[in-house]
Amino acid sequence: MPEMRFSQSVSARLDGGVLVVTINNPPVNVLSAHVRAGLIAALDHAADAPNIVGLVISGTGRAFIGGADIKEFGKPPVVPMLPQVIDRIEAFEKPTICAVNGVALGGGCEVVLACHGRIAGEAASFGLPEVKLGIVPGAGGTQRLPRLIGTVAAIDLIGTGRAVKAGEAVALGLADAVAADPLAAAVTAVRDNAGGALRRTGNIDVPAADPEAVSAAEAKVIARSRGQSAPAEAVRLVKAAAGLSLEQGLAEERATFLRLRDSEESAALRHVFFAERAAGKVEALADIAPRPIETVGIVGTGLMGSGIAVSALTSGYRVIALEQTPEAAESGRERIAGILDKAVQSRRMTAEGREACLARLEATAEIKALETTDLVVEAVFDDLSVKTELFRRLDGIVAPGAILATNTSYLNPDAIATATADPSRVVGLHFFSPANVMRLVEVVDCARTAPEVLASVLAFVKRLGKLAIICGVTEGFIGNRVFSAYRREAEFMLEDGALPQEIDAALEGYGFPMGIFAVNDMAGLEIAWARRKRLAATRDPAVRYVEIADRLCEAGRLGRKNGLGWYAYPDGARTVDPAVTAVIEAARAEKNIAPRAFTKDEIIARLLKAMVEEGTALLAEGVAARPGDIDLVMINGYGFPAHKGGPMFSVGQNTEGTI
Ligand code: T1G
Repeated sequence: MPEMRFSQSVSARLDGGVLVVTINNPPVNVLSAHVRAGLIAALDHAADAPNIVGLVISGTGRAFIGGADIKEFGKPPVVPMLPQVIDRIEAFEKPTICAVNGVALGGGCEVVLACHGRIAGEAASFGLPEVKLGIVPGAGGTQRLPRLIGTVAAIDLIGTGRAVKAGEAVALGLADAVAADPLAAAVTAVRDNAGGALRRTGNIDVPAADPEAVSAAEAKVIARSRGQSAPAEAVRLVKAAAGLSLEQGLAEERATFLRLRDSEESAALRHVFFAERAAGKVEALADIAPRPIETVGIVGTGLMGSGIAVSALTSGYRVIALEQTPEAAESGRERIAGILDKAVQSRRMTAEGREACLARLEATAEIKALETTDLVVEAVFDDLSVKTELFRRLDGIVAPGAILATNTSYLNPDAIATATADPSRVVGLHFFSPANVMRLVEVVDCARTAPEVLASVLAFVKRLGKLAIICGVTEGFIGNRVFSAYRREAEFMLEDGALPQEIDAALEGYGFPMGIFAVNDMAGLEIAWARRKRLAATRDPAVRYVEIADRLCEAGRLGRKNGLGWYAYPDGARTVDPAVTAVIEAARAEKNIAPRAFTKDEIIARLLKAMVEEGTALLAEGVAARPGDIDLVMINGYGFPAHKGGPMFSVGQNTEGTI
């Protein structure tokens, strides 16, 4: 049967009376204007052809439909608009069934919801991730999903933007069945439905829901939304579906969608989306094949090393964890097993998954065991002589093609690399703690790192499911440099008249999960104190220096773990401590500073300015490649609210061509 073409991306063939429509719009089949037009043309054709009994809609490649084209946002609309296409599918007089071969996200999921039947392939996943872009579904998702899966489950899915795999989709009622060959199953389903009554989602009543369960689902969404408006709006629309006609519900949804699409919150989250896609991409590496990495050595199984080990194990790597003594190796193994146990307890992992991970783990005190590794990540005490000695030994043991990575936070990886005969195989991998949870990894491109080594560790970080930000060598890398600048500014404000609780309240109001002083207390104050003491001898006395943090440490206030830091923690609860206020007031008096009041906006403006100045310096030095990279580091490593886009975005510095 010859192929029929309805647009540049939509084609079809006839399979015994069933028109099998295929969308091919690489890389992820977004709903570009020609896809929408092609679908309408296919429906027109099928409506008029007496020999066609119904349609199957499917995608090619890894996606069914990845959603609306986010790059079209803000551009003049082109007909046919997506809601039109979707209404036409639902109202279509012949059975129209989707064969979901891969991801069906956003508008793609809305196409799925409008079909008369839904067959999932084994690689299918379904989601309405619009809230992650600061918007709500704009083509019926909030109204049709609750009709299929009920209000409570719809609040969870739409409010969080979480995607579900084929099995869960069937269990929820979002898909009818999973099939190894979804196309064939969908063709059969069309034939079975031909001439019969069609199940149109819009005609289904939203099933009655337990009001308490609805409130609980709503509360859960709101609790994690950190002041963003889209999740609350999405919940409102889902709840409204039960009491409105489809038409009224769609009108309300559309109006909300258009309003949010033009919001700053959505512009910021779209910036983050495209910044993530741009991160870790280096044109010069485009043609370089990464080296295969299967076995990863991890030196040190403390908090950081065990987190990295878990991350590697759960991503399918073999791990050889090295410690100094057999006893330490055994407790390292136990620490790793303990983290995996917790994952099983919280149902993030199956017991079999845990066993499979442990079967790939070897914990040893024999450095020779690292002979077979393709990559070694060092996570030992952050001391230059310890690390250089380790690299010297590793250099003599691992195979010549293997990569050596240091997880140092503050040391110069170039200095560590000099301990090896081949510094081109040395790279920095700066994980954030806890490394099995935190997504961010600063990949430090050292002076001598070979392009192939860089390409290989980027692929490694990607397989860990983490976000790689490439960074040049500098003290503290991107994150700690920006963080230090912003912390310095926060401490200047303390001296100038603000109190820690006022600065923290401003940051939390802006969307940080925790203010900077509360964060410092949680991390502990002594590491930064030790660093300040180390740097004291070389500090320029003409540069402003705030001594308040030193005074607190000298008074034994080392943060949350000893119950006293910038705050006091009686019974674990953060409370303002007059003793800290007294230290601050004494420091002001000593420098003859007359304190003045700060508004929340002023506090935020000063902190943003400090971050942006440091970010601008990092760009000028070539340490960071793009403003968006700095934004991603601050969002993923330091709690900067994603819906504000990051410090660079917040002052109008955008990654080119994203919105
Ligand atoms: N629009 C435009 N470009 C997109 C895109 C999209 N929706 N999704 C992906 N891309 C580009 C991406 O920039 C990259 O480009 C390439 O595709 C591969 O992406 C009306 C309003 C689909 C799971 O939010 O989650 O529908 O860098 O590297 O890891 O209600 O992309 O190669 O030039 O991420 O295989 C809702 C977002 C839209 C889906 C594939 N949809 N995308 O992951 O590849 S709003 C989304 C993803 C909407 C309706 C509303 C992922 C993916 P380049 P990739 P991947």
